[in-house]
Amino acid sequence: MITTFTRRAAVTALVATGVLAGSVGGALAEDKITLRMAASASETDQRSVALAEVFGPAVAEFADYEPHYNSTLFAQGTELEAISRGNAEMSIASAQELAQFFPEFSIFATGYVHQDAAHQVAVFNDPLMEPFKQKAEEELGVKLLSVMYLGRRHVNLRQSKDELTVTTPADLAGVNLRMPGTDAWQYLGKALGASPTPMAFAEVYTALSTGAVDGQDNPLPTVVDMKFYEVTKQIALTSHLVDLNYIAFSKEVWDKMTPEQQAIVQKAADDAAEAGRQKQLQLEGELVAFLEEQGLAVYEPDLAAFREHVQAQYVGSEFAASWPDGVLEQINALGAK
Ligand code: KDO
Repeated sequence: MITTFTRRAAVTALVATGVLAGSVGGALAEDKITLRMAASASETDQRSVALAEVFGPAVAEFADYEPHYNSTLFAQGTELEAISRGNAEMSIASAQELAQFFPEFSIFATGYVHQDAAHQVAVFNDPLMEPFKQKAEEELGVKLLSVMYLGRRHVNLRQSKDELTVTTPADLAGVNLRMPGTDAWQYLGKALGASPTPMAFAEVYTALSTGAVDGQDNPLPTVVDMKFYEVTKQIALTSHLVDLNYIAFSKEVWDKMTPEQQAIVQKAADDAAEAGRQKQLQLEGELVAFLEEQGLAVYEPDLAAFREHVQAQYVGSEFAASWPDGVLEQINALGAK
């Protein structure tokens, strides 16, 4: 009987004998894994830049990192399902999007819970996170590799400060505030005192320029990266959500990788998340001056009033009902360190 070796079988045999041990993944060019990354972020957003400049090169020996920005591959909020169906391999996902599948993820999207970037990392690496990660892997086929720092979200309005000064949530009554489309986001908009309008990230600039909405909320680096400052006149530094994203990865692809490849992918994700985090933090420190030079009023409202009001909206809410007992206390304890 003549056994016909396929090229792949031959490569497998050679790798097994260590002949190709030098090539970590033992993958030949055509065997490289394609990692389609679907995100609504722009190419110049620091999270995108970090993935392209740190993650991509680090995995290049056995994987082709293929970013798709500005919701060009999948609409915002549909990326996780795309990964689950095998139509994408990576995304810059949000807790709010995960909360559409698993309501308990809303705890990570709750106003004034995370204190800062370091707190986000401590929470993501704490054992409390395991059941959340496990559920996303087992029920959605999505592995959460690392936590990325998106930044402190603030209220950004078309109205000038003279027209509308935001001191307490009462000042946002009737303000048509664009929030992303999921329930957790809409709830946060209401908790701020505003009237939230669901809208995809890609439509925000036009909606601000036409007056279809009165404002939006995002961190300063996003306001600058997307040029929202061109069509708005003020930023009330509410810091209502120290926002995060997760580097979401296909569990199916992960499981097919060798342990060496998995270790490289994990480290590459952690390194990219850290690089992006440091860049975002640096920008947050620099951009108030830039935005004031663009003519925006940038000021701090009554933070105690906002914190107290927003947190009170979550007590007894449907979201709080979904949180596993004791997790909020564990998160708070990690933030106090
Ligand atoms: C947004 O749509 O305002 C938002 O900031 C929500 C985040 O969860 C995240 O999806 C982000 O957009 C995108 O990564 C674009 O920055």
